Amino acid sequence: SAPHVKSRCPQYPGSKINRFLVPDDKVGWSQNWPQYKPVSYTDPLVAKKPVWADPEIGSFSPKFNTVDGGVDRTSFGGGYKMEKEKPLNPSGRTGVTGRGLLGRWGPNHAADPIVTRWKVDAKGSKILHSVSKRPVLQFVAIKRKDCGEWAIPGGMVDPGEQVSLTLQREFSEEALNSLEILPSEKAKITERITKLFKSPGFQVYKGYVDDPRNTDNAWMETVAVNFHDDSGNSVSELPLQAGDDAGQVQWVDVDSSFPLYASHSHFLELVAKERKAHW
Ligand code: RP5
Ligand code: MG
Ligand code: MG
Repeated sequence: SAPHVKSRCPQYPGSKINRFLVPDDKVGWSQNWPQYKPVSYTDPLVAKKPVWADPEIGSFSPKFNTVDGGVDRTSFGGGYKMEKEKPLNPSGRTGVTGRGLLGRWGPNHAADPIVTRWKVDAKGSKILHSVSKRPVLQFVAIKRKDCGEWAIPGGMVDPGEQVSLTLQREFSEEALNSLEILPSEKAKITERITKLFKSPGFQVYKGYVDDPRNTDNAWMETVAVNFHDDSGNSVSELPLQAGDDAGQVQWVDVDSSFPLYASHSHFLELVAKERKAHW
């Protein structure tokens, strides 16, 4: 596969740190490169030792490549290598060592719920794209508060949490503002959303995410699952309201030209192909 790109973004997110520049042909660890001098960076937020973050290596030695307590330190890519007691990013060099903004050494597991419906006209007929002549899908997108980019409303898997629960919880928090909704409205919404997320969904992707927060020693991995409201009368009727780390939320046409956070555009391409929709 192509070398990661967003994991080499010149400026590390939320900081003034500039990554050591890594050309495409030096991404792989198998390329000997004695001149490589990556910048070490741990965001102050992570250094403060919040519950979701590991301590510094040295003061603690987690069990890598296994489930360590509740924390899943296995990678979907198989066994990852270690260098001086630190895990090595399986996709190669990023120009930064340490954890940056990520809490875990090694893989940081997330889940991405891709909720879709067909784009329809006033009469309820599917709208065909003028160029591809294929029906157009829409998905629930959020605008991330951290970087302002549009994204799937995904989030981190809590220690010991089932991925199926993470998918529903993160969608509810970010796209339905479940954390701040009135108890009286909550029951109805929970019922609808549980119904949609109870269906197995279509697992679109499982593996490494090309996330701008990745470092040589910490990286994002995800399970992306598509929940499709084919008749457009279940989740499509729910009032969307941005919450938690989402600044805005709306239905967005699935289209290759719409820029999205991290590898999210790739996940949507897989959804569009599966559903024979416009891309
Ligand atoms: C991405 O970061 C994943 O694909 C997921 O969408 C997201 C999880 O991080 P937070 O939204 O919790 O910051 O790599
Ligand atoms: Mg979240
Ligand atoms: Mg999130």
